[in-house]
Amino acid sequence: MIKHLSLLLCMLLFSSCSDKDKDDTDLDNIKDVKVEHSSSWTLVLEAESGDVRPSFETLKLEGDSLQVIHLPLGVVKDKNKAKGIASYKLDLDDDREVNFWFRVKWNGTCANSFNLRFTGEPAKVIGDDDSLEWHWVRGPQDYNLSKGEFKFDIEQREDDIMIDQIYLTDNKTFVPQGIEK
Ligand SMILES: [Ca+2]
Repeated sequence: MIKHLSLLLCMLLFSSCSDKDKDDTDLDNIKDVKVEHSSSWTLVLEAESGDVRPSFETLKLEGDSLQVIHLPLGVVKDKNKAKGIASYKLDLDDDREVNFWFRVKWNGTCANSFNLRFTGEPAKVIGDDDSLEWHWVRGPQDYNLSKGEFKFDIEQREDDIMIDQIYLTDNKTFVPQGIEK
């Protein structure tokens, strides 16, 4: 009996991690963000600098010194809650082949992912790793971005997550550490 209950609990927990929202998103009112350069081409975005819409919310942590976006616990399964989306717009000065990195903090194995979506493309899952400390997770692939305007969205997938920064670079071996400037 205990084995059966354990199996049922595991199935329920597993199913609670598998929800995905795939609705298209409204890209109006996206804010411009700052582009910075170094020896390698890099770009650091604060997650909260995008067009952050409910059920994502902006939080101030560590005495207001750290600002992040947060998806509260329970909103993914609550059909009365808006689908959390944060939208970003870049204006690239040249064609770039880049990696995406995200500085994140998860709150468990059912709270460790979100979706990355480029306009008109399927969403890609970011995360699903085991670290529960602030850490950087890499995007799923290299992206060839063309000069000019470029938009992407972070979409809710699992709740109870926080995202601090987004890091783009053409340096394929660089791994961001801590809070990047
Ligand atoms: Ca931040």
